[in-house]
Amino acid sequence: MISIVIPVFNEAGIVREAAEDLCRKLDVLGWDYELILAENGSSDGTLEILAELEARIPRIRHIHEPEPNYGRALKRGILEARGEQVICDEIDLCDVDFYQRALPLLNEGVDLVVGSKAMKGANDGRPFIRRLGTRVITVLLRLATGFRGTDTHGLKAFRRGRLEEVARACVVERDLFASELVIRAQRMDRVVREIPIALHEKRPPSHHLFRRVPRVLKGLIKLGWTIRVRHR
Ligand SMILES: Nc1nc2c(ncn2[C@@H]2O[C@H](COP(=O)(O)OP(=O)(O)OP(=O)(O)O)[C@@H](O)[C@H]2O)c(=O)[nH]1
Ligand SMILES: [Mg+2]
Repeated sequence: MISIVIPVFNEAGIVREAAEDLCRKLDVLGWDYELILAENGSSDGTLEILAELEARIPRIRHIHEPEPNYGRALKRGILEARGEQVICDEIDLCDVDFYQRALPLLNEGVDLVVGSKAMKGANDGRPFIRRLGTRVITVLLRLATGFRGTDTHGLKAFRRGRLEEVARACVVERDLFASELVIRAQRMDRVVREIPIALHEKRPPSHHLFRRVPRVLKGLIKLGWTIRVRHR
């Protein structure tokens, strides 16, 4: 079975259609899967929609916590996944093309496939300022943690048996958990491979870019300190 984990926050506008559409596509492919929608902190009726989806579509499960926290939601979704292979996606992307390119690599022995928005061959349709943000974060992560690669956020596929321990070892939540997962996988000698993705968001992000900056910096300092100074 394959588990698809998608963090969800204030997505009442698109979550029903996106989840239904994704299930339809995976049903057509004949996949055995579960779709875990890991929500926290929504205040726009998202939770009610998730409960309705879960009641109606047996493949869908949802997780809820009161405080908005992207990394925490993702981590919980990963740790609750039951599939041998796990895919992490975003509700406005639902990129089945990535799933289909990543899974064969897992079967060939790669532990973690990262969908990169920044490597050669990628097509990033986001506004300039957010593409720049991705570059800046990657450089800071390289300096702070020794990360090797072009992108850490967003689409991922991995073998649960190889990444569960890595996920448990992560110390940051919020925005940087997704980055820490990739960095720790490298540090714990997992086989990590980047593949280019095409990215065209259906709506602007829910958290404003500039409001995320202090949180990201705090996470970077904590992560750098933990890895470089405490050698954990
Ligand atoms: N549970 C949870 N999900 C979140 C939160 N913030 C964003 N998400 C979800 O994470 C996914 C990506 O969020 P976006 O708002 O598109 O942000 P983004 O800047 O494109 O995200 P990144 O690619 O991760 O930098 C979507 O499925 C959101 O619903 C949060 O605080 N809690
Ligand atoms: Mg987005």
